[in-house]
Amino acid sequence: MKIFFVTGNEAKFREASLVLGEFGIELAMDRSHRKIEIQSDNLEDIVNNALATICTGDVSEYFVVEDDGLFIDKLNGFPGPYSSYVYRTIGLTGILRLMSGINDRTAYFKSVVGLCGPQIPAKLFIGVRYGVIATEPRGSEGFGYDPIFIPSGFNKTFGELGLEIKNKLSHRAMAFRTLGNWLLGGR
Ligand code: ITT
Repeated sequence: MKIFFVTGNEAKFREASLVLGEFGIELAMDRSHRKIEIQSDNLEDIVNNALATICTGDVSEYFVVEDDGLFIDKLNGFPGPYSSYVYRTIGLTGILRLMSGINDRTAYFKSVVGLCGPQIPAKLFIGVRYGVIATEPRGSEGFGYDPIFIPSGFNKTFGELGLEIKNKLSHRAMAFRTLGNWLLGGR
């Protein structure tokens, strides 16, 4: 089985490909569709709207889109759905500055993966990974906020832990694994 992933983010694509590979599902990067992202505080709404612009009418292929966010408790969930924009603007340094003097550094990553295709108008799969925000960036692997996110139960950032470990426990891995199980078994 083959699924097209509508994304411009190659790191996301790599992580998701490895997870779906465990199920024998091939993932292809789809650059021909555009992921239309509405502005919303809700990742599920963003994904549902993106799916509606991809699977219009009868489709013969399967497509996935994903939207993520890093939600920091003491910042009332900021940057959340705005994570991509905040990363590009104030970046890791800006987030660490906002967190200076804050002891409770609890945060979580949330991934919402949406699937559409033949006989599947829209189906969402959710993954959440809790952790804490580091006091400084550490590690050079991964992407985005990986150098400042320490998953619960570890004392290293995703940037230090690397892809193999990240893919065992990340929000994205959880969402794509749920999708794999659903497609191959429990539909
Ligand atoms: P799309 O083309 O799929 O939209 P994107 O990078 O714009 O790719 P999002 O809109 O979902 O993705 O933005 C989420 C941002 O959150 C992303 O750009 C990263 O900065 C950050 N992020 C998401 N997942 C992450 C992860 O696993 N590790 C670190 N940062 C992550």
